[in-house]
Amino acid sequence: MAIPNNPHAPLDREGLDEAVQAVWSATKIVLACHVNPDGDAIGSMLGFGLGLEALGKEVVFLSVDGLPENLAFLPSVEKLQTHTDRLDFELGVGLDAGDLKRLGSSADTILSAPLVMDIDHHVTGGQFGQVRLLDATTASTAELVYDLLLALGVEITPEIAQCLLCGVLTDTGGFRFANTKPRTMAVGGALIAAGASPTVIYEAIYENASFGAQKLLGRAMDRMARSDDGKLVWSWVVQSDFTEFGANDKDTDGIATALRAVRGAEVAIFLRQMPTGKMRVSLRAQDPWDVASVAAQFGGGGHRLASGCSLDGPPEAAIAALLAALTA
Ligand SMILES: [Mn+2]
Repeated sequence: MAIPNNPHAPLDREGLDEAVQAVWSATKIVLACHVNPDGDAIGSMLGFGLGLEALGKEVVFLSVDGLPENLAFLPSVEKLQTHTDRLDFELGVGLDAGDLKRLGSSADTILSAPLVMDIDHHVTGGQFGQVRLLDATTASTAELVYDLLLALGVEITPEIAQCLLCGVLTDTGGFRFANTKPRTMAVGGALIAAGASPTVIYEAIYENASFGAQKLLGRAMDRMARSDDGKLVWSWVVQSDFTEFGANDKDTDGIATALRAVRGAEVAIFLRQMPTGKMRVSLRAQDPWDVASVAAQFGGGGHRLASGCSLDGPPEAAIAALLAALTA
């Protein structure tokens, strides 16, 4: 029995022995992460694959949506492929996916293997494959991969450590989110000891915004308004803002979080205008609010504390409708 917070021994996880057996049973292995990949998707897949290669496995790495620019610093990103025609794999592994649909077109390749493994910390009913290394209480898929590599006896090289720390760090928002546990920190420490650099990851992810994205954030902050009690904070950007700053939709990431960071704010409402003129709405809340039900009133969905929907413009009218629903 491993000591829970000892990062040098794998946690005694359900499915770990089966996962080890699956790896030993296969030589040709295909890995795939989810569409629109993030730091944990790419980091956990690369870290796992590098470990498998060290065991002499032949590994194909699939990311159907390629590589986000801000993850290009990771080791071995040149190994990533968006597609393969091969169907001779003995083991197919989906990582960080949530469900098969989120693997996009790589799902068919994964399912073509006689043995399929699901490694994930999203456990909401989309599990797949005969072998499942799943734990919803773990902050990142990278931490599950770390345990599996330890169980396989793989040496954690600086390259593997960097890939896995990228997953741990991004899925915890830099060790800030509520999913950060003592072992998350312990594993992070072990990865740094193995040669990973949190500074390199932090700068690539959090200090790498485009000029246009920062200008767009400034425009949104300038337009920010709030309710009399300060609990509801909102802002928006329109198509002419994107044009003025040469910014794109991806550059709005983080604006809702910046709105919610206002002292006393409990719900942040951020609207961005689509090329069609429709306003896409992001709602970010704290307990005890339920913004999923508000989004649902406008045909949207999501979670209790993070949801989204679309409304017709202009932004002032959309805001008024959302405020009415929130205060009803
Ligand atoms: Mn993840």
